[in-house]
Amino acid sequence: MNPPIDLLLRNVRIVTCTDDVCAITPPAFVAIFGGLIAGLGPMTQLDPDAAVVKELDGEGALLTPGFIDCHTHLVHAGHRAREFEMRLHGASYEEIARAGGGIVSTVRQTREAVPSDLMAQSARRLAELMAHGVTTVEIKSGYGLSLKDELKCLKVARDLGQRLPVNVRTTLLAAHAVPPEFAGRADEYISHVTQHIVPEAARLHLADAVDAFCETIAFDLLQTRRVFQAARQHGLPVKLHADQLSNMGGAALAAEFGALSADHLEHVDEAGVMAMANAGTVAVMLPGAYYFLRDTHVPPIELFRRHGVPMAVATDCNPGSSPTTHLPLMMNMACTLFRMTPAEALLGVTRHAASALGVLDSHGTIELAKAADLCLWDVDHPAELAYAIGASPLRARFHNGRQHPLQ
Ligand code: DI6
Ligand code: FE
Repeated sequence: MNPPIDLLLRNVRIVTCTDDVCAITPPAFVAIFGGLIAGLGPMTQLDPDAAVVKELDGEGALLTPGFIDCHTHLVHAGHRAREFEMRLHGASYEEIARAGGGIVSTVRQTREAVPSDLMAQSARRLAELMAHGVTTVEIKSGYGLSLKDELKCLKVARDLGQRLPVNVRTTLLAAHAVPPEFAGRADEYISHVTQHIVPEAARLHLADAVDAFCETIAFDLLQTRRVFQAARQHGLPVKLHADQLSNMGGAALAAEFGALSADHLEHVDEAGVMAMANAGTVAVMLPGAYYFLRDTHVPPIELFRRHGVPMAVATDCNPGSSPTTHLPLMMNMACTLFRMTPAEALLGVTRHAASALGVLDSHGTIELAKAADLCLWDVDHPAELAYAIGASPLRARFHNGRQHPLQ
């Protein structure tokens, strides 16, 4: 006799996210065993004699894969509301950064914070993300910018994944900005990153990937290449903040290194898009940053479609350019601001977000043997998830087969 099913979800309409239109199944069941999806099918095929430990009637609600936020900087201390005011008075994001504000001001606050405080501030943001359906989250470092402080941030990120019912993937973003002690010596800082920070993060298994900010106000192509070479040497996949504020050729460089994703991409050109298509690099759309910085340069969605580059959607949760913890709101913005379709937006926070993190084998769709990370929504149609502005129709959230309270 088979061991009993841990949890049986009955009467759910499933959007498996395995197809490109986000089709809905007829009323169905999902059987969960050992934290994994052990069975699924139409209600008519459910064995009435199956032994079940616990069951839940979905009452026709919509079941999707747990949402994946594949780009966040949520581990940081403090906020930058003052810079928001300065920008409203006419200062630009780049001007503030060049005047010693911006990323470096969050670095100061993050360095000063003891791990328990950093943990408490970051846990609040993560809990908000989870309340909107997130079951896997990527967390970048990048507000430490010293060996000690980058490791501190990565450890806090890993600890968050131990303490809260969510799957955390960490990314080392030591090449986010030049720290004050290296002012005017960006190349030397990159040497420090490649010779000390990348090797140590790899040795301690604190990073699942390596990212860099390739931009006029941050690091150039050559410096980014050096970071990528160090990542490769230590067996870590790469991602890139590419072509956000200007066309630097970042997407093509990311593709050359087989990057999991290139993110932002407001200014990418067709050559960059084609390189991404050939490399299987996911394009991560971050409409929160576009909105908050009042950008006007829409990423070339039509080129991504034409060349078959999968598009993910993420919050970019950070204190400077995208202070948000609402992934469904980002789906709405991806549609209204970038003209993505609601189905593309849903795939962008499920299947393609999983690819952007290299976890598609185990996450991102509802299929046999995948992790039972699931969201049950009080909506009729998946398009409603992108349509509603700032709503939270989440009825239940499951991580590794267990249901957790929403707040
Ligand atoms: N791109 C972004 O949008 C964030 N970092 C990056 O590389 C902004 C980070 C900040 O302003 O604090
Ligand atoms: Fe970012």
